This record gives sequence, C-alpha cells and structure tokens, in this order.
Amino acid sequence: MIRVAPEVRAALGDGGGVVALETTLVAHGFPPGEGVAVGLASEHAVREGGSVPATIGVLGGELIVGLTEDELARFDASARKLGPRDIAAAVVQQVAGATTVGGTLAACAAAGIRFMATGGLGGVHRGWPTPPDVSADLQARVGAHVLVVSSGVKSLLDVSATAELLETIGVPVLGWRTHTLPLFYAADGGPVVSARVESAGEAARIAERHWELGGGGLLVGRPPDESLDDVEPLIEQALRAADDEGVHGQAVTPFVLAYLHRESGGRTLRANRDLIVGNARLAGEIAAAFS
Ligand code: PSU
Ligand code: MN
Repeated sequence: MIRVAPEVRAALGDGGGVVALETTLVAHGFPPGEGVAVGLASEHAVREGGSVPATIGVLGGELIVGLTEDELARFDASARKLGPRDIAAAVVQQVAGATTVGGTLAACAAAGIRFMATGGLGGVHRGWPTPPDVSADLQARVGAHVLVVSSGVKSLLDVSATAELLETIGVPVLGWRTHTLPLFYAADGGPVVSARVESAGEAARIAERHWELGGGGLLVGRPPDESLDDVEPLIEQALRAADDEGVHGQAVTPFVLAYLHRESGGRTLRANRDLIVGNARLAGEIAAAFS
C-alpha cells in the first residue's frame, strides 16, 4: 500500500536526511499549473539543504513517499484533499489524493521520516467554536515524531488559540532566529515561542532530546524573508466572502488563499511561494544536521 521511492528508502536506510513535502499546497494552494512548480522548487531547496526530498501523495491505489516529477505533475485541483482520516479511503477507491500537513505526517509516521516542510500549519479557525473547525494538522502533531518547518500558523486562522493548543498537546514551538511565532505572510506580531533557535544544528539537537524524552512533534517557525504587513484587512474580507458564499470545512483554506492571491495582485502568491521554498531549504539543513 505504501510505496517508498528508492532514493528515499536508501537515505532512510543510511540514516541520511529526508524531508517530507505535502501535496495539498501543490494541488489546492496555488492557481492551476503553478503549484507543481512550487513543489519542484521545494524539492530542489531540500537538496540544497543537504537532504533528500520525499513528496507525498496518493495515486493509483498507493500512498507514495517520494513522487517522481511526472507523478507530481498530476496533482491539480481535481485531487481529493487528504487529512489523516482520508488516506485509507483514497487508497481503496484509487483516486488521486493530495495530503495535507496532517495527512503527510501520517505518512511520515508510517515510513519513518522525521522532518517535513510546509508553508503554514493549519489550526483553530477564527470564531471557534462556531464553526467547531480545528485542523487535523494539530492532532497529527501528537502521534508523529516529526519536526515541521513552517512560517508559523496560517494567519487566516486564530493564531493565538492555535499557539495555546500547541502548548496543550506538548508541541515545542521553536522560533528560527526570532522569539515570536511568524504569522505566515508577516514576520512579526505573533505569540511568543517556547524557545528561540539560532542554527540548524541546535534545532536538530533539541529534536533529538525531545524524542529521547518520548515527545512527539516539534514546530520550527521561520519568518518569511519579505514580510507583508498589510494583508489583515484582505484576510477579513476573504473570510467574509467565504461565509457569504457558504464555503466551509476543507474548502475554506483553498478559497481564502485563492482570494488573497487574486485580490493582492499576486503579492501573497509570491510571498507564499518564497516562504514555502525557504522552509524546505531550512528543513533540509536541519535534517542533514540531525543525520
Ligand atoms: N501551507 C501553504 N498552503 C497550503 C497549506 C499549507 O502555504 O495550502 C495547506 C496544508 O496542506 C495544510 C492545509 O495542512 O493547508 C490546512 O487545511 P485545513 O485548514 O483545511 O486543515
Ligand atoms: Mn479545517
């Protein structure tokens, strides 16, 4: 049911650095055609960081850990969005399925991968408990012993509430050369992290100690290189539009991202792409330092 690419299997066998990458952002996070380029650039960045990329998704009845370039090219908006609970059905029903952070973490746990990169973690949606929408990305952090590099939590969510929940479930939140959790598009203004780290080696050592103590997931928050500090009004507008159009559940995040990409004249799209690729590079460096 799980197919691990030969290069990934070899790296795992030798104790080399491997970084998992998700496919939901490829299929649903960018306009048609652009997500695949972001996925490929992320793979390249993981290699620059000194590790092997393993992009994860479901195709033809298999959970693939390490998609080929041709396979990755098949991930478009028609792919089913797969959280941890959705993988088995997609495998049995033989549909193309793009894994979220949570879905990718489930695959990491199955394949023995310790590092992952993404753009922004899912979390508690604004207005909780109406709707009672908390991303499965959070719960998946408990069981999978994986360090995730992201630019914090997606700022269309309730970031403070998400940070509180990360504390409750025991996830160390490490700030990459910062003492606050990045706000996805914006570098500053987020909640205080549990520890600040200055180097890939330091992050890798903390992960090692955390796992020795029986801990599960860790988060490293890397601020975007170029901070967009004026998108909050647009986010509020996008969330109102989602509400007006009756968009809810799994469809909210892709709807809001597409709205922002369009209404910002591509500024959020460029920022999103750049932060994803930068996070992939850092994850590659941390995974290499760990090995
Ligand atoms: N980061 C991005 N773009 C994305 C995502 C992350 O820059 O599209 C995706 C991830 O797959 C994450 C998902 O798991 O958004 C969260 O969706 P939801 O809020 O429906 O759980
Ligand atoms: Mn959700």
